[in-house]
Amino acid sequence: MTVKTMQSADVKELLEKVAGFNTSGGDERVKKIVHRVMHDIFQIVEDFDVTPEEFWSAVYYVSELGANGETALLAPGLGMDRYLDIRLDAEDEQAGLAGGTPRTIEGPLYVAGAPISEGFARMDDGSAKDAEVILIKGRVTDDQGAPLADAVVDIWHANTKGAYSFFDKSQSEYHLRRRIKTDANGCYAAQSIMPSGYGCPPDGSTQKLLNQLGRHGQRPAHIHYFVSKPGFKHLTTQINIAGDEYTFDDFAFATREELVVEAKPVQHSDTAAQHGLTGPITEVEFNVTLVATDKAELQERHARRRALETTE
Ligand code: MBD
Ligand code: FE
Repeated sequence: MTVKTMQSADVKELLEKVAGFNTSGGDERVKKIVHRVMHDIFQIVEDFDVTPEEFWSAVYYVSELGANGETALLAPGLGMDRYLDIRLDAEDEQAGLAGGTPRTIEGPLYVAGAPISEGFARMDDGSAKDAEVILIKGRVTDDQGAPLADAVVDIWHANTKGAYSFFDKSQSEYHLRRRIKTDANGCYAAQSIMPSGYGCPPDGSTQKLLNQLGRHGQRPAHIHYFVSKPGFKHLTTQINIAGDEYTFDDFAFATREELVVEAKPVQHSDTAAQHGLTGPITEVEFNVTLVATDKAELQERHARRRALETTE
C-alpha cells in the first residue's frame, strides 16, 4: 500500500520552500545541503513507508540523544568519524601528503589545556592502588627518520574503569591527560596506569540504537594522541592495546593495524630507570612519524567544540 508522492509538484515545491530557494537571504551552501537532507529524509519516509508513529519516535530519539549529551558518541558508532578520516586520508593521498603514522579518530573525550612538561610526565595521581603501572614511551621523527625535538605529544586515556577525567567527576583534574614535549632525541615518556576499554552508557541513547542494530558499544583499551610540531602535519591518532577482546571489534571503528601496540611487562626498563622507576613495569612503545608540510592549516588540529578549548 506504499504511496508514491516524491515526484509530485507539491512535494518538489514544498522542498524548495523549506530550503529557502525562493528567498534571497541566508547561505547558499546551507540551502543546498538542507534541500538535499530533507529530500533524502522524505524519500526514506516514502521508500520505507515510515508511519507517523515511527517518524515521531525518531524525532524524540534525537531530542533525547542531545539531552543526554551523546550526539558525539553516536557519531563514531555510526562510522561518521571513521568516514571523515577515510576522506582525509584520500585528500592526503591526492595532495602527496600521505605517509607517516596513520591518523585515527579523536573521539568525544579530549580536554584541552593539560599540564605540559619536557620529556617525561606522570599521568596518574596514584589513587588506583591495584592498577597496572605502565610506561608509555616513544620517539617522534620525520619521514626520513630524523628525530624531532620539541614536538608536543598530547596524550589522554581512560582509567581502569574505562572512564575519562573531566567527564568522570570522581577523578582529579587532568587525571590521565598530559602534554609532553619531546627531548633533543625526539623522545617522550610517561608513567601511567593501564586503561580499560570504554563502553557506551548501557542505558544511554547510543546503546539504545546499537541494540536495535544488534551491535555492542565497546572499545578496546586505547590511548589517544595528538602530535604536533610547526612545519609538520598535525596528527590525531590513538593506539589500541593488543590482545583486548575488542581490539579488532571496536564500536567506533578506530583500530588500524599499524596502531595496535603490545603492552610488554618487563623486569627492568632503561627508559623508566632514567625517570627513577626501577622494578617491573609494563612498557607500551609508540613511535610516531610526522609528515612535513608548509600549509599552516594542516599543522593544527581541526576546529571542533572541545572541553575547555577556549582556555588555551
Ligand atoms: C572513547 O573513549 C572514544 O575514544 C571514542 C571514539 C568514543 C567513545 C569513547
Ligand atoms: Fe577514548
